[in-house]
Amino acid sequence: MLYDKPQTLKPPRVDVLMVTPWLAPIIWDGSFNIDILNAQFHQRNVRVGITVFAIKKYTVFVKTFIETAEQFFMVGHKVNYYVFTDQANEIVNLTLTEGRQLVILEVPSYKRWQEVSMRRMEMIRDHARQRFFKEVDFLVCVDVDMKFSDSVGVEILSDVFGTVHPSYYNGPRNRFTYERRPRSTAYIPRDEGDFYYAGGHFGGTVAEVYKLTNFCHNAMMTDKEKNIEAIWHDESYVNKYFLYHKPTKILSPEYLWISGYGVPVFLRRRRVVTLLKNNNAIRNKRALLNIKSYKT
Ligand code: 5GW
Ligand code: MN
Repeated sequence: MLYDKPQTLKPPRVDVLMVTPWLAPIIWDGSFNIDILNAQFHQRNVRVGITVFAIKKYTVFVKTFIETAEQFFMVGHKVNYYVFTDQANEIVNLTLTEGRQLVILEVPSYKRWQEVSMRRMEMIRDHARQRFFKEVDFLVCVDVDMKFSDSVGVEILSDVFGTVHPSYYNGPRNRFTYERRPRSTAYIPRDEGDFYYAGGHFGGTVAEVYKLTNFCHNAMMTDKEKNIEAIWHDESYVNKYFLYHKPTKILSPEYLWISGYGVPVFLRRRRVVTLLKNNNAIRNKRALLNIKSYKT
């Protein structure tokens, strides 16, 4: 394989931070050569699982999610889609590329949406122990209300990774929306914190994702006993975990961008974008509506 030699005195980008103080790479366009990485990961015959939850009305997002993942996610590698749902019959049967398969996991639904979101930790943990560790090497855990719009490949894979939240890549840490009540297990003091990580995109090896999800679920249960729930639900607990268990790679906001935010110059690619959902229609159970009318 032929490619340009890395230049010790010429970093490929100087407009963004490309490594953390604990020497974890931050993944930006231009910071890696995907051909080298693909060759390395093919040698290891890596298998990647991607977990996604489609509970209640969120089943409408699965089709676009998988269709765009087929186009952009881990192309050329072995991929298992793990779709957790309370309505298996609502999941459309899509034809997948060779080496890729869809696994539907029936799970209970919860009444409060906060709990729907938070219980993902428990369910990922339980399935990691039961089957993921036999079937895949890495897990990528994402929200379903999004689509892939540019390549997301093995450059993201590492022991444990988080994603910089698209709303807080540039603010001071005291303005991050961490949980600030000391009574909560998710509490982070104003003078601590590295990044504000998004709850909607994290991952790592099955063993590391087990540790992360187990920590978050246990912390949530401890808080539940004390009748407190962290301000941003599962996201607050992910942020607490990453403060004291530093991620080994960090994904830039290229890997979770909000459609409608525009495109700042440093953002050369938008690889994953959230879908604009009609919040009333998708979230209000009383609304009589056409929920298929979300924008892509
Ligand atoms: C429903 C109403 C309000 C908030 C969340 C839900 C909800 C979330 C649901 O009814 N069903 C469901 O499967 N979810 C899962 O939780 C989806 O995988 C979703 O992507 C994830 C997080 O909820 P989001 O995407 O609505 O949260 P934000 O922070 O991206 O708006
Ligand atoms: Mn979401």
